[in-house]
Order: sequence, then C-alpha cells, then structure tokens
Amino acid sequence: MENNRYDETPQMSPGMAYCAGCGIPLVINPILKAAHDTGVIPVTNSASGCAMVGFHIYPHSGMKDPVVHVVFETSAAGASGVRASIDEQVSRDELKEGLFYPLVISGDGATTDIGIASISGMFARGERILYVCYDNGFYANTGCQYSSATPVGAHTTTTPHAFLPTADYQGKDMIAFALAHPAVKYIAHTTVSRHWPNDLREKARKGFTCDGPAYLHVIQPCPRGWGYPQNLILQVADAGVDTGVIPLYHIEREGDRFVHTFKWYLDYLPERYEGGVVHPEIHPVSEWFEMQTRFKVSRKDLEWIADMQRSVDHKWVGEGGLLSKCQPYGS
Ligand SMILES: Cc1ncc(C[n+]2csc(CCOP(=O)(O)OP(=O)(O)O)c2C)c(N)n1
Ligand code: SF4
Repeated sequence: MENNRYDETPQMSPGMAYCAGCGIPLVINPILKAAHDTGVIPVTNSASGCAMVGFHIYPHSGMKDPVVHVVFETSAAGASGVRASIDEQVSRDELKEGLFYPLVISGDGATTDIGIASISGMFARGERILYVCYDNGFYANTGCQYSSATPVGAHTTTTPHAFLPTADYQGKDMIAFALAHPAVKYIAHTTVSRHWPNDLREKARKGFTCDGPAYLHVIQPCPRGWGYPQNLILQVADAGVDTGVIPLYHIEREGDRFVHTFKWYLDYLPERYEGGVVHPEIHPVSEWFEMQTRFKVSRKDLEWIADMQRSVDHKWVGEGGLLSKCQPYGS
C-alpha cells in the first residue's frame, strides 16, 4: 500500500446507540473511511439490526454519508437498486461517474439466513457493490437468538443451555457461498483485532475498487451476547485471531471474464501454526472459550473442547486447509 497515513476523523458521530464495548462502530468506521480513501461516497444499505438501529433511528442519523434502511431480506437487492440508479443517472450526465458507491452493512441473520437469496442475485449479476456482513453470531438486536452463523457450543436465547447440535451440523460457509458465484471479484475474512490494525480498512478499500461484487465477512464482538467485560473487546478479538478461530485472509479473482481463478492470500499467520505445523502449547482454543460466558456450559466438557481444537487445527493445517489454499505467507 502506498499511503499508510490515514485521515482519522470519524465518519460516524459520537453517542450512537450501541452497548458499551460493542464491536459494530469498530467495523463500520474503517469501512466508511476506506470509501473516502478511494474517493467515493458510500451509500450504505443496511437491514434492520444493531448496526442500523445504532446509527440511524429516523429522523436522526449518526452517519455523515447517505443511508438506506432496507427491509430485512433485501439489503443486497436495495444496493442493486442504488447501483442501477447511480448508473442510470451517470449515463444521463446527471451524476458524476464514481461519486457514489453502494455499500451493504448487515448482520449475520440478515446475511446467512433471511437475505441470502438477494445476495446471490447481486453476486451473479456482477454488480459493483461492496457487501459487508458483520457477524456477531446471532440475531443480536432482537435478543441474541440463534442464526446460521451461531458457533457450535454458544449459548443463545433460543438455545438457552448451549447450541450443541447432535447431527452433523456445520452452519453456513459464506466464503464458499461467495466463491460459488464466479462474478465475485474479491472476498475477505477479518475482525477488529490489533494484530493487523489496518486489515479491515485495507480490505474495504479493495472492495470499493475491485470493479465487481466484493464480500467482506467481519467477525464482530458483542459483549451482550458473547459475555465478555466491555473493556476487553480488543483482547477478545485478538484471542480469536491468536487461537486461529478467526483467520485473516482474502481471495482475489484473477484473470478475465472467460478464464479466471480465485487466489487465496493469508494476511496473518498465528504463532500456533508457524512453519505449517501445529504448536499445541501455543494459544489453544480453550483461551477463546474461557473469555466468553456464551461458552460457559459447553466448555465444561473437555472432550468437546478437544473436538473443537481438532476442528480449528484441521481448518489451518489439515488437507485442503487454509495454509494449503493460500499463497506462501509473506510472499
Ligand atoms: C422480516 C423481518 N423479520 C424480523 C424482523 C425483526 N428484527 C429486527 S432486527 C432483527 C435481528 C437482526 O439480526 P442480524 O441480522 O444478525 O443483525 P444484528 O441484530 O445481530 O445486528 C430482527 C429479527 C424484521 N425487522 N423484519
Ligand atoms: S447487542 Fe451486541 S451487537 Fe447489538 S449493540 Fe449490543 S453489543 Fe452491539
């Protein structure tokens, strides 16, 4: 990156309606800043959820840029409408080319469950839209109910003991879903940790400039649902990265319209997996479970923790794991 010196003026007003220690402002602000870094004004489409309710309770808005509050299942369709409107006005010379850029900021409920069909349409049509899913692992705004992104073992208000399915449950893999749409140009996975502080902003910059659909999946800490002390938000995000539960990586589509390939890049290699092997004593997954009361029931079961550890390690160093998919780290 040529310019690592960012303008740090927030794009959101202070005093918005988030719980103390919520990760949402840490997700949204760098994304809005990234839009301005690239010279566009983001038009944010957001489904009902904590993000929207926090920054925009009609008739007030804490966002300096335009916002569209879309119906729950239509964040992507709403952004498609904004894209069509921008393109039409540009074609009539009524709007400057490249002035506005459609952005979606919606939760995991709106993304992995109720809005998934309209995301598929947006991806398939190859529209220039950046879709950001902030994933706190449940429907936070209505009281933290289970969603398709709820991690196994977590307490939610609809799985009050702990979410421990007996069937071979695997949730939904939104990265694989995005990859199933060949028109998607850029896909990234990240969080708000301090390991690579500009990671989210740089990924968003890429998303605003990749000339096609881009998808960012951002794991967002939520003290209310995860059960961590509000001042430990960054420590929780760091633990997610250290233990390998939250990998930082991105995927770029290279080639042309007819012949292309998806290339994977790792953005941070946790010490646990240095050298391409597991160092069992370094940051075991139990560190992640211990920091959050949502796992307080499941983490009592040591066999369950061992299974979770096997699963996380396999995602990194197992056959077809992240380290084999990604270009050599640091290359
Ligand atoms: C069609 C529809 N069903 C239900 C609701 C009620 N509702 C509002 S916000 C919300 C939760 C959204 O969850 P998510 O998308 O994960 O975002 P988060 O609340 O976690 O930020 C629900 C169920 C709604 N607004 N519209
Ligand atoms: S419930 Fe969670 S996601 Fe919603 S505002 Fe509170 S901390 Fe943030």
